[in-house]
Amino acid sequence: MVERTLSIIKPDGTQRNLIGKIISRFEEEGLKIAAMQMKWLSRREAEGFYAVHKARPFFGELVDFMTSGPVVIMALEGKNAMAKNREIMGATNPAQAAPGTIRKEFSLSIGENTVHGSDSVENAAIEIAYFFPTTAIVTNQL
Ligand code: IDP
Ligand code: MG
Repeated sequence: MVERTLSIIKPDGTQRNLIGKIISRFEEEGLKIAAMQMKWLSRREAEGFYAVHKARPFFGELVDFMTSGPVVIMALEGKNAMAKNREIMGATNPAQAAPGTIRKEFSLSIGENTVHGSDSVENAAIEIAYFFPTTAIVTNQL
């Protein structure tokens, strides 16, 4: 089965009209969209999604930011989709992100860093299921 990963265009991305440019990067690199939804996350939803970071000092700031505007949530699929998406995104801190990556090109700070991407194939499955029922996921490979 083809690999899938979860991608989120964060509020700084949607507010600066970067949705099209970001999706273009995924498509240029051969990833396909298997599910997509525009959503304004509730606090509860954002806290649940980032529960693994609950003890981190930036947790409150992260939840505030992720609920500050709408996001675009996508399941991306393709060969090595998880690692490929992480590569396209670049490092968490835009100051350390490689040239040509989304975070290098567009991100404002380590917090407002434009995109989320799952960090393992196992977490990808959990994160996709957090937002999408199985019936909302299309196999986008002919
Ligand atoms: P990742 O998004 O590259 O996987 P994580 O370490 O999983 O990075 O952190 C999740 C998110 O938390 C980051 O994308 C960023 O928005 C935020 N974050 C991480 N570290 C910091 C920090 O030191 N200050 C503020 N926000 C942070
Ligand atoms: Mg992470």
